Amino acid sequence: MMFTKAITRKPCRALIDGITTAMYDDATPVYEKAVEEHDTYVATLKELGLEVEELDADERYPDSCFVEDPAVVMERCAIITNPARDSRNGEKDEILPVIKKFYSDDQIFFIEAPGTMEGGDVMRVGDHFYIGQSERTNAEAAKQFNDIVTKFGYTSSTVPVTEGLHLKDFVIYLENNNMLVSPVMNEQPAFKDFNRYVVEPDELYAINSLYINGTVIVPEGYPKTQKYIEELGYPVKLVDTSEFRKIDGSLTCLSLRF
Ligand code: CIR
Repeated sequence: MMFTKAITRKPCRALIDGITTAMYDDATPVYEKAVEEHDTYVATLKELGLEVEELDADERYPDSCFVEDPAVVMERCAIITNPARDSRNGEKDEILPVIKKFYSDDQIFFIEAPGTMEGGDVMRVGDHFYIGQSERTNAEAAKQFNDIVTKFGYTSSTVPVTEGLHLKDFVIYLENNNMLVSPVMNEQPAFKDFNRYVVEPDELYAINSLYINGTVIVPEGYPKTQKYIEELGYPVKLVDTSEFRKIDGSLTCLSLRF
């Protein structure tokens, strides 16, 4: 997988009201620090060769910096999801204009109610998509997604998400058959043929590391997972995501890559 572009959206001041389960940290994000961390994130994507389309902050949607959720993008089409939570649903209308810059109308599709989906539940491995069935993404949306992507030569299947928020908080694909998994996802038959590293319980947050063109961006502060990824042979770049973590956000959530 080679990426050339990314879409990001600056965090807004309303970020402090972002949805949180406090599963990683129960503090409130500090806006100014979040902006700094986001700037570093965007700079890191650029260092890795991506052209980044940077959208302005949108104060109406506290979680709108997590642009991965309202759309899923791939080479041959883009799908606007239908985010499950009321406070996030309108983000789909705000991501559409930028998706239209890169895709023609006949390449853009929509998950329709009663289907709900968020991009954090969609994990790509080659031309296959694993879709987490979570509190945010339901079976109806997975069916609609499958109907769309199969027309373009991709395949998909579903995986239950029985812990936390999104699929990619508990399993991530780093290309070359390598995967970081939680102990629960390690038992998932769908992933049995991958080279799996079971992340230590105190480093679960680091599962959501981000593969970009041969390098892996890892959240700062997770030395065991970082060392493992380095031992696999990947160059690593560290980015501090402490403020996003407070509202369940992590590295993949902060961009759409294609
Ligand atoms: C939410 O609960 O929707 C946000 N506070 C966090 C979204 C994180 N997104 C992702 O993992 N793709």
